[in-house]
Amino acid sequence: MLTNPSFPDLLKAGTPLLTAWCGIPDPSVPGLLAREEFDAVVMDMQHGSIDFAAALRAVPLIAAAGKPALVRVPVGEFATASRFLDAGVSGVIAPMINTVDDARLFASFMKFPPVGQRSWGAYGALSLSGLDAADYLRQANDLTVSFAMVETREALAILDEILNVPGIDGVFIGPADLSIALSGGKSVDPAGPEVDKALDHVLARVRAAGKLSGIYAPSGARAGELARKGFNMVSIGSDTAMLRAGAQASLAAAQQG
Ligand code: 3PY
Ligand code: MG
Repeated sequence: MLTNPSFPDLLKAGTPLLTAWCGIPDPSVPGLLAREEFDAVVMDMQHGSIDFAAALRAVPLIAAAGKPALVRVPVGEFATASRFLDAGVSGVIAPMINTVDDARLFASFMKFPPVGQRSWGAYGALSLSGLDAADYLRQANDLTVSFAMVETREALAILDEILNVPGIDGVFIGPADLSIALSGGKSVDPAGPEVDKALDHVLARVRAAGKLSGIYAPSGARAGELARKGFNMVSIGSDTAMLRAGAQASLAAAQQG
């Protein structure tokens, strides 16, 4: 196992997992946030400025805190997903999965045969899991989670088909892009009523498929609402936002004193 209990077992345990969401380009940030009470840490390579080398160096730091590490790869970079699994992440989030072929391709890089075509070379994962090669090969497909992002009208329309792709463990909602799509490009309103209605539909379909659900929350308060709605994992964005909020609160306190 990369963590004990494994990340999929933690997700299925019933209590929604709250994760940090990191984009600052330094491995110490996810390493330090892993020491707070987050259940896992996500590094965002789609919109964050963290690069491959920094995110890779953060994986053992997060593991040293006993927490699962996840990465969101840039759009279409499924080979990068495999490289992070090799390094020992417990999950990968792939943005803009808008066709069944996108989902199949993503799954093929996430899972070893017979489910997919992940290539062998899991050296960091062997070290972090403590498993030998044979045990890792046998267990890896069930130890790691592939989240396909649903954040467009196209993806919503084929949600059941995406959920049915072997090797796709769940969907992860991008509420900002979804709000832009649902408003026809007129507004970005990730907590608005149109998004909320779509979320209820997504959660019902995910439960019917027996798969997992995750979502991004732009604030802690919204993360609480989404956890109560029943998502298995809610990511609280972001490290930069927390830094700004902390800085502003400290300055305000000092100025009042
Ligand atoms: C979205 O809200 O669209 C996301 O992808 C979260 O970063
Ligand atoms: Mg998005």
